[in-house]
Amino acid sequence: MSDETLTPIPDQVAAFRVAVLAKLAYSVGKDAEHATEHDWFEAVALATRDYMVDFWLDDERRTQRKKQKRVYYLSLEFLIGRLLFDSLSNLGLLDIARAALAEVDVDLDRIRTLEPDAALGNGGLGRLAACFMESMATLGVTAHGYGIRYEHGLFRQAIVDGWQQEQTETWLDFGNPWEFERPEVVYAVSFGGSVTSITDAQGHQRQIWQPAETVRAVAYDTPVVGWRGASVNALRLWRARATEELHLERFNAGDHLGAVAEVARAESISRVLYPADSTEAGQELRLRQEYFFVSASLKDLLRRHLSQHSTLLNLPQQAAIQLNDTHPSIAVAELMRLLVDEHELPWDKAWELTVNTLSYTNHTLLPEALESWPVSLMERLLPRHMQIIYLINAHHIDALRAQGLHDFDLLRSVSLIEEGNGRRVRMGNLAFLGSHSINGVSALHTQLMRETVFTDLHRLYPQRINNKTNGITFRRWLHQANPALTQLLREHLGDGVLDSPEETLPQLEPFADKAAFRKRFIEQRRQSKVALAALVQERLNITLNPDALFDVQVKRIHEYKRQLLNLLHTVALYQAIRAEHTTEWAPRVKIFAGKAAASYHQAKLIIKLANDVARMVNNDPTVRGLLKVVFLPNYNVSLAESIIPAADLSEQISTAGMEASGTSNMKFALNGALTIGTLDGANVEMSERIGLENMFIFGLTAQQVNVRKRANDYNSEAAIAASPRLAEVLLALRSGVFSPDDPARYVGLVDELTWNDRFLVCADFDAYWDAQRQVENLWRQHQRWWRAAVLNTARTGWFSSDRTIREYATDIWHALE
Ligand code: 26Q
Repeated sequence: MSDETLTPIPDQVAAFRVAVLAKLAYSVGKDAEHATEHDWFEAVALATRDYMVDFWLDDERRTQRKKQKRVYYLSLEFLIGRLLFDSLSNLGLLDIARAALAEVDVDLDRIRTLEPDAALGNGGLGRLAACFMESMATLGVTAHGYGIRYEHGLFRQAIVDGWQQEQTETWLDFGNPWEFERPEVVYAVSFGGSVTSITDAQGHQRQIWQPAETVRAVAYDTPVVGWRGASVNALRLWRARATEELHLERFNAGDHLGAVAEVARAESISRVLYPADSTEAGQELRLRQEYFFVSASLKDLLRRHLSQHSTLLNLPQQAAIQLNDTHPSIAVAELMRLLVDEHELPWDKAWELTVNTLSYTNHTLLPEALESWPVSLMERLLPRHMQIIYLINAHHIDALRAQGLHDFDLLRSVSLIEEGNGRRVRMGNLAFLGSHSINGVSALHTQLMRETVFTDLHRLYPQRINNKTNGITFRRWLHQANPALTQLLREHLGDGVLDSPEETLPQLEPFADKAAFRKRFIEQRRQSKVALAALVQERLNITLNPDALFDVQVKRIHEYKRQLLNLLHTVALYQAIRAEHTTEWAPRVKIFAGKAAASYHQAKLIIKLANDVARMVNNDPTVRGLLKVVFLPNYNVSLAESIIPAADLSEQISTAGMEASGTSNMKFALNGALTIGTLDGANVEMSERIGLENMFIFGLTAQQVNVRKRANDYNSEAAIAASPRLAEVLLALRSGVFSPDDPARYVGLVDELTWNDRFLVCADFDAYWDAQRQVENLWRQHQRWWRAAVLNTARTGWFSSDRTIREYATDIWHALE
């Protein structure tokens, strides 16, 4: 994006050039003649970081002086992407940097692409954390993000013969210019061992944990700057290191291999991000990661609090800790342990402080994604925490009994311990009990939380559950990803659209009716489509027609997200284009991208199917260029920034009730794509704002899905029998038309759809087909389509993460003056 100063001030340009050249010489150790493009990237990033540091140190001084409340955002994932344009643009330096580099013959827009994505997250939840960090800095909320500095982020996806292959991701190979290593900020985090009970000098019973194993957590800080440099916050990520004494001792004793193994075991904690976005059978390393970063973060924030306020009694007034899903929920037990065992507070006081400080965000209702840990594992790895969890449970159940609640089923459902198939600790219930606020991420999701997973806890604590509908940062998803559209908006709405899009974007509505404006909007979209077509040509050697309808589904591959429904439609469309010559089909490009969890076989098969369908369709001359299918490998934040501005149609077609919110739905609408979707997650609120007439909503509602499931009488055989189109598609898949090398490849998949259609793909197929015909209808009425597209942009302001963060800060954290 070009920032305020359309013609950069020469002094600032010179200053930036000098700063970069100094970094190139004194930090990279090169002169301009010998510098590689990567050297330039590093020099520019380091120079940019300097600009942030001044603000940062000022902000920290101000927070201390004004005793501002601090927000701590605990998350195992921060899906950041690249930072160069984010930082430059928020500092108002983008045009200055571009001009400064041009003077030394370096193209900023080229070296931008050399930055590796920081992919420290799987998908929506991790990206939300990154959007929130940026919005908190923009709104001046004093915030610290806490997480793990994974050596390897989410795997790189290669597609080999149509199948996903995972490759190790190595984002730190060339170092990371944004971070500051803080070797002096280090905490010991322990595991295992046993707990003994002693009576201290005052006659109090105390529990002493004698751990078997200790690792060190070392801090790395990345500054995050808000829009127009409003404020700078830190993202503090922990790296696991072995305790030196330990391995030296073994090494000196001659056990060289043993010493190395010990180091590897300790350091494996921050080695790699778990590449699954729903829980798999409780893995010990995952629990170690969770406790590792929670323990280090809590010790760090308590130390900061004590040094500033010298008492822990005002913790909830000065600190708010937000748990991003249950992944950090061991914080409930760890905070209790620190307060009771280490700071010697009475249990009840400690509990009051804990509940008033912690709050928890739930991101999923899928039963398989609700975290629980075997009691035996917890007992072995965290024996003192297991005691504390039992004690919390006992106090809780006693309190309910004291209120006259004796209903066995109720007590069993709200317990922290799940009995049967081996006892397990329910992390959702632990997070709920230990927090004063539990929020969902869209109105529908929050309502379903009350009605399903947390019904009983909600009845006991009706004030706790609240909604905070997700949002996205417009700086990345509009300004950076789509500078042409941003420029157009500035011309018509003024620069206010950059600062307060929530108020300003609605003023775009009248322009939807102006042909001249629509023309500009169309031109801008075409530019983005041409750019995406070039990328597809380069990466896949597939030629796209930029005037075709770009129909896009990009997100993690999951059965509930129903990429399969989209693929069945693709096959149906393919068959229809070949057979129904009398119909006029609008040229269309189906674009897919997304990663599957490495162990999720069905998801990987769906990727293979997308590639099989693509090969078949793209090489069939009878399609006459009316349909192309593309699976773009290695979906990540940077690829999203290229795809989203080029989309005409956004696919948000999850089985209703299963997608907690979705956030790409908002990114697409903001950039003017029309949504085809179910009434799920935030689609519901989008439809209320954008208007049903400007979207293509279809399919069963969450309530209808629920009725079908409960009645247990859903039979997809009937749906298939009633839909010749669907039947024909399934027949083709089953018979191996798309997999001549392995005709039986999709037999299992078709059987599942026929006998056990858990995600109601068949039930929604005809409605989806019809909705797609409405899409084509509107697409052909060119001017009406683009009117709707403009209205999508105009009416999406509310989905800014600034609005979301303002709500968290006001209702949950009480952190904005
Ligand atoms: C848990 C335990 C062990 C291993 C992995 C996990 C794990 C990791 C990631 C479980 C879940 C996730 C990620 C979930 C996620 O991304 N949820 C999405 O969150 C978005 C932001 O709120 C929503 O918009 C999406 O609807 C929701 O699916």
